[in-house]
Amino acid sequence: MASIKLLGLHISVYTRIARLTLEEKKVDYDLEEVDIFADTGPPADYLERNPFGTIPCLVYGEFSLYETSAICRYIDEMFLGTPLQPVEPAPRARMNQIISVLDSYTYRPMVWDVYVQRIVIPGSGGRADEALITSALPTIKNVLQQIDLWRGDNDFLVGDAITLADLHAYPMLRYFVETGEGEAMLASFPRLRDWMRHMQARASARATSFHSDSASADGF
Ligand SMILES: N[C@@H](CCC(=O)N[C@@H](CS)C(=O)NCC(=O)O)C(=O)O
Repeated sequence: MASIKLLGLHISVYTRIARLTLEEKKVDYDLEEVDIFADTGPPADYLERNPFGTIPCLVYGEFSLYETSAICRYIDEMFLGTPLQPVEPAPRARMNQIISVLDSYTYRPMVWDVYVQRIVIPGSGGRADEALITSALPTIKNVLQQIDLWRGDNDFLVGDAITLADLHAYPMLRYFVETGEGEAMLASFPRLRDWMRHMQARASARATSFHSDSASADGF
């Protein structure tokens, strides 16, 4: 049993961001699934750790930490391995800016307004809210334009080495490209589509697939 425990769900975007960080740092951990989406709400013992009920939460001995950005920075700073944050102020600030844009303007439109409406709700017999999907797309396009501009011809979103910004972006885009809207939009950003393929081929992405029943289902 690993000494680090990550409480979350393998289908969760934010849990995957933390898992990608652990995998990239080659830190041994156990994922403990906590169903915060149960009809009865998050389990009471989980709410004692995180009163906001969001996942993930990292547990390392007596230390318990929620909020994904804090978790990822802690993992990067606590453990040896490839550094995932630039040292220079400007690229470090850009990395933080991208993460903030992803949290503030990307997660909800990409995942809840498009992916959940287009794939999850129809998959359980419901009808997608087309107006919600349509209204989310301009914001998403704005985000992709910005990220594409900042990345330029670099290998990763900030420069030529992987950073926490790449690990934060990948799971959101991963769900988004499963939709027709996402696939079409990404086709208009060929450099970002190449980056997605590059990210998808990494061992960390393979080890944290959303679709545990089929490794190939996480491809696009
Ligand atoms: N600010 C939180 C957001 C995490 C988050 O939204 N996680 C989703 C699952 S991917 C969640 O817990 N949603 C349930 C909720 O918002 O109540 C973080 O950075 O960890």
